Amino acid sequence: MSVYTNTGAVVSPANELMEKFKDRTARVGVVGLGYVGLPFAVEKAKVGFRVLGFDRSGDRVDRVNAGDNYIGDVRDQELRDVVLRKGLLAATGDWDRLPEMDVIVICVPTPLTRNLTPDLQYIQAVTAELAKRLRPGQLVSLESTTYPGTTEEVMKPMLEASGLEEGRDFYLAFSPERVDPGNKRYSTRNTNKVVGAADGVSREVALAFYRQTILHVVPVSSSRAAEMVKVFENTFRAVNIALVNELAMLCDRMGMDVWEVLDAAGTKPFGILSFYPGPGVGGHCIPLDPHYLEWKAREFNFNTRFIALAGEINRRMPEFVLEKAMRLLSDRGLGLRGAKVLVLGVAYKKDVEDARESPGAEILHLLALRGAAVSYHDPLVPRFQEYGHDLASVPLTAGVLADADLVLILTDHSAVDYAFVVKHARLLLDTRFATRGVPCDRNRVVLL
Ligand code: SAJ
Repeated sequence: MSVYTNTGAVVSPANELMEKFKDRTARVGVVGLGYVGLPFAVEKAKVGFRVLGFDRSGDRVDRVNAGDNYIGDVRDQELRDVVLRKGLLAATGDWDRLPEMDVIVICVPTPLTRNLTPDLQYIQAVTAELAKRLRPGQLVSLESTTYPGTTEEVMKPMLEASGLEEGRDFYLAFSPERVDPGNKRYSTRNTNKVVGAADGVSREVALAFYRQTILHVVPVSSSRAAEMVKVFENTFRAVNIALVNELAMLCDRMGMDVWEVLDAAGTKPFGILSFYPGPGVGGHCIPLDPHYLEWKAREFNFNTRFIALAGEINRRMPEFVLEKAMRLLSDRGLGLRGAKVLVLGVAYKKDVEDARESPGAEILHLLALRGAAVSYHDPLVPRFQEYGHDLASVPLTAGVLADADLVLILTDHSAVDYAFVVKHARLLLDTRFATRGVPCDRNRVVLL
């Protein structure tokens, strides 16, 4: 349906929508107010869009509407400013408000089932609610990491069941989130954004939208290409982390210092990118997303062997850390059962407060299962409630450190004084080289 202006220019719904992006009158809906959706919603509100967040969690809706921040990568004052002072951001659990939106950005989780297969329940649930309320002139953009084909093969048919046609009546795109939790240099605004769509009109509309708040937007030929870009990015990380984890296990076997080797390899000024071993791979992305591609590849009778092998090696690291801890205690005549073990850091990575999907959490649980008397200190995780445990972070004192038969560094938070830890710990296993630069006896302070 096209409308002509008095100059004869075609004013299509797409052009009208793009004009509303430019003058910031477009209403923006963000579905999923987690570590991707809330920063995105705040960024759009900061430049003047009226944003309505949608989340099924009443607690999140209430906290956003109270200007009460719960995401580490969002500045408390910025959330209060756009919610309470400017009134540009609000939240709701009412799907019936979706038709008010000109743009709907979907940032819901894409977990795995226990068999490591894609779990699209959240994408499908949101798409089903949206399909009932879709109206002409809306842009729908999926940001959740998923396998190539999800937007075109799953979302598009569900939305077109409304009778509206993609590219003519509504616009559909995929633009992967690239949030790096805890990264102080790259935010939603200055991280390059890839955008793909099934057709040219949808892509132009989506590009026009993202260009309002993101410095550099990168168009690709289709939503499948954009989906593949993202899942490749995370596969790239998973494979390279697995490579250095495997090297760590080999160096342990050969009695070599893997950190020295990796630091020296990192001095090559070209053709290498530094990754470091650790107690395992956590978070909601790297351990999961590559298996979305692995699953899709089977449809084409293709085995993504790197993905399978990387997952296997990375999932083995917690057991390797446990075995090394048992070895260290045994060398001192101690068994794990009854040993007092202090874990430093249960969050899945440095300077984040999320202990879900964390190797540190898994190792703490494995230690407890084998009878160790486990306690933990994590300045960013005051309570540990994973795997059925309910522990409080203990204060990091000289006495607590000296009382432990083994201190186990699993997350290298910047806030911890590692010279203090080295001074008072009787035996220390450092799986992150957090004690880098601290003079110490490497028989007492052992590296992964
Ligand atoms: N890890 C290592 N060794 C390394 C790097 C990471 O053991 O050399 C571990 C971390 O400790 C952590 C896990 O891997 O447990 C994942 O860390 P990560 O920083 O790669 O992943 P996320 O999930 O915190 O954030 C990533 C983004 N990170 C970076 O690019 C640095 C990026 O891959 C994605 O934009 C984002 O996930 C996402 O949402 O997909």
